[in-house]
Amino acid sequence: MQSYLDLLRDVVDNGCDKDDRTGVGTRSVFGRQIRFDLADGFPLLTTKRIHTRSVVAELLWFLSGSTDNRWLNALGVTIWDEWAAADGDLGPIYGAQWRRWRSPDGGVIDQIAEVVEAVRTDPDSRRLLVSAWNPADLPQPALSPADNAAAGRMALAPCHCLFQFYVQQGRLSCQLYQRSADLFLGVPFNIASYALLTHMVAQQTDLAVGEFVHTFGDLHLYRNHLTDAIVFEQLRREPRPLPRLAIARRPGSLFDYRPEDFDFVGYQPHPGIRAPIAV
Ligand code: DHF
Ligand code: TMP
Repeated sequence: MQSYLDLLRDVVDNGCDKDDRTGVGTRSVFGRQIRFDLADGFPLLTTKRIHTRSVVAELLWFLSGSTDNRWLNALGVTIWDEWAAADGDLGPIYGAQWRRWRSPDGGVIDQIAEVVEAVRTDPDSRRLLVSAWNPADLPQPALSPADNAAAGRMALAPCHCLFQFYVQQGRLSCQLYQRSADLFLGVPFNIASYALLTHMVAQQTDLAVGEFVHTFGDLHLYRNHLTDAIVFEQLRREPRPLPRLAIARRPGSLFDYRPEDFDFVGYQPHPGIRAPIAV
């Protein structure tokens, strides 16, 4: 995970001050890329503890097609609480776009089921994509996240908005385009989540894992994370060996995994670092 620490350094050294929607303010750079060979170990940050239970639950929640925060809360996960409407609804965010993109004829498109089938039947395809960026459902900037959700719009515009699979020599790779990236809080989750998804799709399609390539648009550190106790504490820490992902069984489909199927073997991180999240 040295490449993550290099990105922190890059944003600290080369970022420009930039105001943002939340009012907190950021230091920001534009256009970066990191990559992980998933055969080398599971890319889970070791320089602070990542709450893997939250990462797994959030991915299974997306894959279930749910956009109801109560589904996550039932598993003890609270990472989406700040953006939900009073009834738990988040509007048509990831789960809805991945599984039920509305088509003009009134039907719905299950992008995830289609892409898994295409990886199996047409692995050389250059069209193995899933998009969460649906302009028809974007939030209205004047409304708060919760008010957007209550109005049937996305609470937040998709941050990890487009991903593509690629098969070469029996190995499955995945590249994500993330238009907006909170490097301290969101990005470690996003790396782990897409690495996990790649392992799951590889298991379901009888492929080995290849690389996870992570491409960033606006990559930023919030001003209130640029402190000795937060970003600079993490930069002082020595990375440790990566854990290995163990998947306990092979479920019948990508939609049948359960939280207890995953184990991050040998994960020995430094302690967690609390940081305020910008809403
Ligand atoms: N807004 C902002 N400003 N940054 C984000 O990263 C972000 N991420 C969202 C929704 N809105 C966002 C969804 N993903 C946490 C991590 C990821 C996430 C939302 C929240 C988070 O609070 N992480 C803490 C606590 C982890 C936990 O409770 O499990 C952390 O220390 O990693
Ligand atoms: P924005 O919609 O104004 O770009 O704000 C979204 C913020 O949330 C931004 O800091 C990026 C961050 N974010 C992540 O980094 N990863 C995520 O998975 C999500 C949902 C948000």
